[in-house]
Formats: sequence, structure tokens, C-alpha cells
Amino acid sequence: MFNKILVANRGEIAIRVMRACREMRITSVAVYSEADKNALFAKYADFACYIGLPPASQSYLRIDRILDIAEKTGAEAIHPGYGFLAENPDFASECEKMGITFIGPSSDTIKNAGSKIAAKKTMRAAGVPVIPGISGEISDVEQTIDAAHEIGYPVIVKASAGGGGIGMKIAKSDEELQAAIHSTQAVAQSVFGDATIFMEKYLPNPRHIEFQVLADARGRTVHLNERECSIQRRHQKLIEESPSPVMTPDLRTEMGDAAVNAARAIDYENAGTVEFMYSDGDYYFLEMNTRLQVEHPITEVVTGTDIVRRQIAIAAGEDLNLEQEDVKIMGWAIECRINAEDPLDDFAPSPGRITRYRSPGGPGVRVDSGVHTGYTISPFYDSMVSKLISHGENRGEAIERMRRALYEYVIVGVTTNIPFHKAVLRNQHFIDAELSTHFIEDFEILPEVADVVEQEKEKGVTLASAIGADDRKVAAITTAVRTYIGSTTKTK
Ligand code: MV4
Repeated sequence: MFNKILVANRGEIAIRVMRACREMRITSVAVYSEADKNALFAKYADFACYIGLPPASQSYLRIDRILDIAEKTGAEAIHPGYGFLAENPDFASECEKMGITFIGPSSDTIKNAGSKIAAKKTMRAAGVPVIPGISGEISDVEQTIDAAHEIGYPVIVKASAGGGGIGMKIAKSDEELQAAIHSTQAVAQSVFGDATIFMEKYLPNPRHIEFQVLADARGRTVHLNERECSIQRRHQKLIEESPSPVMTPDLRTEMGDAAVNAARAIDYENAGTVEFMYSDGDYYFLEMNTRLQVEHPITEVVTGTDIVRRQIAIAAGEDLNLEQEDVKIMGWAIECRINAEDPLDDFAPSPGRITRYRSPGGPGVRVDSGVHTGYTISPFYDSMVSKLISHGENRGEAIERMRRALYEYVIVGVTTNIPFHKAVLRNQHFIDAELSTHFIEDFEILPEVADVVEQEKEKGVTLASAIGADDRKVAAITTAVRTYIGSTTKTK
């Protein structure tokens, strides 16, 4: 096992990784930018090293400096977290060259998963369902229009180097397709430096269902069931849950096998996620994410698996020692991403100083966070405050716990999306699990968010009133708004 691991990330995920290190008696090394010199994660680490100025390009993305610090501190392995360098094949290969273990798949696997065209070809060959489309890249406009007639409109044009929703365009006619080809090509070139694009059938309102997989160096691969991540806005996930409400044991076996085959097809090692689009009983491979995901905790609590610990053990060459039949589903978990952003101002980021902070707790509640009273959320990085995870025996209990936890949460000084989560968690369509990637628009959630904010204002539960409020006042406020939490959960 490793003695020392460098964590090439910041915030809650850096802490999450270092928690696993501490339990495994592994020394942790943090790297921090100028903006993070007082951050909790840098204090949590056994060692912390300065890497540069606040912009990520001058700190968390500096491969040279991170490797230099790994060498100087004697770290044998690097955990990249998510974002930043987590899916950068060059970073993985530089680690490989220096004899430092990259805690993740090989550089080649990251590269192959990063090319959507290559990944789709690999998956089709492995018998994993993919959405109908042209088999390679778009080279000729006329040929592509002919292909679109065969597939049937609407179609979607995507950048091969894309992912996460950047560089894609829907087309419903020949004219739109021609325009989509040119604009997607231009965006792909400018954003990814690679103009390669492809086309496939457009699925109008899919659900996003992904499978967590674990694979060891000897090729043993298992899945840890699915997560449903359909509630998102502009490709930013906001609420995730596990299991998925649409899942049946048979479908789970089928999709789980497909996910394991997908992982095997690209020689996957370590923890990864196979994303599918799901619609009316059909499912299609979308992307493979070669990193630890933000929403991994819901899988951890439902399966009783420490995914980060597994990642470290796999990277150290240990066997998985886990059979598919041994993977359990214990109840239901929901994650709400608590962001410093204003849902009523187009979700604009709201960085700043948190002047009062009290996080929820109690049965079935987990909070993964890197903030505290007095902490300043920097405008240089994402605006996540915490991940709030509820766990219950079934979906109804997980919903009730999440509502209770949302009403316990006190964050003063920055605007948060907690009212958004309160609105969704009391929405009958959510309770009935009518989820889709267009949930927020289809069910007009934003006016309900405005209602939540308005109702709380009437009861004096404004940010201003909570400033300086003592604990009894906070408790009284919680009681006053109880009636707005929502009706008793009735799940279909
Ligand atoms: C699609 C699609 C519908 N049809 N592809 C969004 C992320 C990017 N990697 C692929 N995405 C989509 N691809 C076809 N053929 C709809 C989406 C999509 C989406 C997918 C998953 C989760 C959320 C989404 C939100 C909007 C669009």
C-alpha cells in the first residue's frame, strides 16, 4: 500500500480523498493556490504545498508543478479528484513516466474514452447499445444529409472531443443540419482544438442513468448499480438519486452487464462511470467518465462501499475481491448539490463570505463540504458549497429526510440554491418520479422557487433576519416554515 498520496484538487473532493487516506493510514499532501491558502482542505492535509496563483491555469492545472511537488514530498501516487486534471491523458502519462501512480485508468483509456467517435465504435463492437447514427466522423455535407434522411429528423451534431453538453446542435431539417455542421465544427475547433464532429438520432427527452463500475488490474469488473441524474440545468447536475425509479431487477441486470462490457471493452481499471440515455425502456451508451464523480456518495451509502478507498486499493494493485452478487442495494439515497448561486437570477454564481453556517445532520444525512463560517467562496472556482445526501429505507423516506435536512441548513452571506431544492423536493412530479433532463422547464420549477423564497420572507426567514440570530431563533424559524416543506410524501 502507498505511504503518501498527493491530492491534485481542492475543496470538498480533496477532503473526501484525504478522509480515505487517513482511514487507510496514508499520509496526504495537498496542493493549494493563493486563493485557497486558508481553505479547510489545505488544513486537513498532513502536508500542504503552495502551487500558484488563483486562476486554475496557474495552479491546479499546472502538471509540472504538481509533479515537482509529488517528487519533492515523496508522494507515490496522485489522486486527481474530479475536474481539473482528472481526465487529462497527458497528466496520467506524465505520472506514468515519472513512476508515480495515477489513481485512475491508464492514459490510453482516458484518451479513448475522450473521443466520442472512438468510444462509440468500441461500444458498438462490444455489443453495447448505441444510438443510431453515422459510424464515423462527418466529412461531407451531402452525404450527411442523406444519412439524416435515413435516420430521420431530428438529429444531433456533436463534437467528438466534446462531452458535458459543449459543442452539440439539434437539427430538424436539411437547412438546420447544414448550419449545425458548420457551427458545431467551429465551436469544436475553438473549444477543443479539434473540429471532428459526428451525427446521430436526437432523443427528445431522455433520462440520464449512469452505472458506477469498479475494475481491478486483473480485469475483474463489477458495477455498483445505477444513479439517476436527470435533474440538471445546462448540463450541470443538481439532484441525483440511487437507485433509479425506473429500474427493475431485470433491466438492472441487462444495463449493468452492458456497463461492465463497456468498461472491459476499453480495458478499464479503477472506478469509472458508464452513462446511458434512457427513454421508454430503451437505453443507449452516451459517454464513459474516467473519473470519480461528484455524485459518488449516493452509491456509497446505498451499496455500503467506500469508492475512494477502493480506488486507492486498486491503484496499489490489490484485487477487487468483490462478486457482482455481493453488491447490495440498501434503501435509497438522494443528493442535492448546494451551490452558491441564485436560481432566480438564471443561477448566477454568488461567491462571497459565508457569515453564518450550520449544516444539517442526524439519521441518514451526510454532508460533504469544504466550507465553514467565515469561509469565502472564491469566484475563481466552481460555486459548490456542499453535497447534501439523504439516505432512507425507501424513496419516500429519503425525500422526507432531504426536506428536513434542507430546512435545517443555515447558510448566510451568500445566496444559495437551497430554495430550488426545497421547491423540487415538494413538487408532485418529483414525488411521482417523473424525471427527465427537461424536468425544470417541463414542470415550471422556477416560479415555485420564487414561491418558496416569498413564503420564507413572509415568515421572516430572510437572510437578513438570520444574521446574528441565535440558535433558538434559528430553531423557531425552522418551525415556522415547517408548513412549507410540502405534503406528506406519497410515492407511486
Ligand atoms: C443527446 C441527447 C439526445 N439525443 N444525444 C448532453 C451531454 C452530452 N454529452 C450528450 N447530451 C445529450 N446527448 C442524443 N442523440 C440529449 C443530451 C442531453 C443530455 C444528456 C444527458 C443528461 C442531460 C442532458 C441534457 C440535455 C441534453
